[in-house]
Amino acid sequence: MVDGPEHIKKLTVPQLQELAGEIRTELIEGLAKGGGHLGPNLGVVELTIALHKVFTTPKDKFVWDVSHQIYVHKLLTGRKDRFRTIRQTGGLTGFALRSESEHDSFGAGHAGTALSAALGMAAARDKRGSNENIVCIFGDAALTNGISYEALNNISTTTKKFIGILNDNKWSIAKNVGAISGYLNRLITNPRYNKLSHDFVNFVLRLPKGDLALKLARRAESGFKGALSGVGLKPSETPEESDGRGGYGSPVFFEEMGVRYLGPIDGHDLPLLISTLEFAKLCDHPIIIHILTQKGKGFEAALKQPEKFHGLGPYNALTGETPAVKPGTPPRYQDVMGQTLVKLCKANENIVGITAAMPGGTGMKILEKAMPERFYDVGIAEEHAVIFAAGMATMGLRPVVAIYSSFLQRAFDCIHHDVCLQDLPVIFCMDRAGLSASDGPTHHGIFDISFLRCLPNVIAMAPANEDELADMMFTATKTNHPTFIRYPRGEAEGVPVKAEPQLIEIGTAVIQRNFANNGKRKVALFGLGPMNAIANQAAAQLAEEDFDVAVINPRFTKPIDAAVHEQFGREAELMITLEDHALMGGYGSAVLELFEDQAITTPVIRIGWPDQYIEHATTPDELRAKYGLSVENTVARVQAHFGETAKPAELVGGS
Ligand SMILES: Cc1ncc(C[n+]2csc(CCOP(=O)(O)OP(=O)(O)O)c2C)c(N)n1
Repeated sequence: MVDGPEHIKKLTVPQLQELAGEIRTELIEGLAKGGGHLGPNLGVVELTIALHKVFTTPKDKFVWDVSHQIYVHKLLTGRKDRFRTIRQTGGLTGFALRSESEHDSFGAGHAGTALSAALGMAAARDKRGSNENIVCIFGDAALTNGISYEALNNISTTTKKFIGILNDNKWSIAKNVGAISGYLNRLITNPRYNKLSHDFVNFVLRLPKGDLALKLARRAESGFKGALSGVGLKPSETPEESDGRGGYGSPVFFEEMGVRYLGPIDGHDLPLLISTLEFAKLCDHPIIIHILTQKGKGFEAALKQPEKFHGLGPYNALTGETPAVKPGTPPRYQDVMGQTLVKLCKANENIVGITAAMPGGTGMKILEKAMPERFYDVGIAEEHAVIFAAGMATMGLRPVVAIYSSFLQRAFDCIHHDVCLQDLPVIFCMDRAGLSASDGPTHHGIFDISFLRCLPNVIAMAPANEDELADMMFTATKTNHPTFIRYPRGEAEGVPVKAEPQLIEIGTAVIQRNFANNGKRKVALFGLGPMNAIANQAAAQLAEEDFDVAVINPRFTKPIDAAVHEQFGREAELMITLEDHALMGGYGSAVLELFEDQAITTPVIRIGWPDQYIEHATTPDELRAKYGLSVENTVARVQAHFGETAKPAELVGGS
């Protein structure tokens, strides 16, 4: 394997092909223990090698959309020795990160940003008069995302030099959806276009570099463009339907946007890729090269199950098998959400489910399977998902929108302007609220309480276990306001889920353990969501010492239960709030605001995430321990408050 991009330049095509094999072996074997985005990376091995053969980073810039397919680039840019630490504590991140390498020109983790970022770089380059190549690599599913079109709309009027690579493997995480995926499919299966495209590329290959090649290439290109028909956004019955201005039947969408389109070409054909990129480098017009790749190429199991191998945990490097779930393992929150939704849909014909390209991850797949007519996958289009739901709600439907907390962030204005302002009864199931440990800061969902709490009409809840999740979903279907339910990634608590979910009174907390009034110092612990278990465990330890403890499950972050908070605020000597969320503006802040309004002066210790981006780690528990979202730190903070035994070093987040 090579040490750095400069070595790739020296290799011959057969050597590069050998390198591709070595990289695939390293991907398959190196990720087997810890997991990662295997399938997407196996698909871009040749592309990444060709990019480094033709361009020179860090001067030239590669901008990867989502950047989950950046592992090969990491291997080729001096990070191969640390590759097996990827997504683990202290190791490489699983995405592009500017602070990790000068070869990572733009950080990402959320989809659809690459074209805009790359165009910004190109504009900056043009302004300063330098000559870097800016290459944007985006998947077919990035074209389900609105931002991509906002960027495309601006390319031709912003710069003359811009190289886009559309990496088309037909898959998002699940199968790609919508009209654009059908369009791409027609484009790539059009035999005439395929032949012309290949002829064109071969033609360019045979010519020496330079002006002549370019001139001829342009002539050849416009020649075959005119020959196209039947690959428009909508299949046209007759070629005459094409209006030639980008309407139905117009042949090449990108061309209509003022961007030269070249392809489709085989994205695993190294010599072809290299020559095409060489051509693109010489182009003095924005160009998009459409390449076809196979997700999971080189690993049978991944080819057979592209969705599973998009991103996964540990697997067997020979067979691709993943460890069986141990008997007795609690269900995952996402599955409880999917099963509950089916139950609710069966009882109420107005309920529908919406996912933004995450049917598996959110559990919506369960609804898709059981009641496909109630299921909508809108693609990576979170803003659209939210406004689409708002429209449905005006017509009497009860849409349940399941979006990861972190991805919902980009739909904030839609939540405000389209849902909350009109007080529409849309139900939001926010999965992955809390940490997504191995993904890191792009995927941690620790800001939603803050950004929702400030919006009028919001009802926001956080279940302490899976049974409560089901009750909250049921309750949400009975309210007439926007309702948000946040719950963590992965396994739930393992409590039984009632056959029929129960209604919860809005804005009510549950007193799980009350003061014993035994003369000891009174400490009230308010444990929200998954931190409820931590609160109960800390309470058990504190009760063994000189404390009289109460534990409350707040359930609601808006409206919070003013009566219960006031009662304990006045009775306790110390209040602790625990939340799997940023402290700033979170649940603890809501309690402090209430106390200020009610002139309650009882000290409040808030436990949650500090005001910084939380790094990635192998497990969430490691990060919780480090940042003090733990039983030990809760106990230590209480002891320290009363001037007891905790050593300062044991404390996280104050004294
Ligand atoms: C805003 C946002 N929504 C959802 C996701 C989850 N997600 C990660 S990768 C991906 C699919 C990407 O598909 P594509 O761009 O075609 O790349 P491929 O994995 O097929 O190479 C999705 C939906 C995300 N990263 N960002």
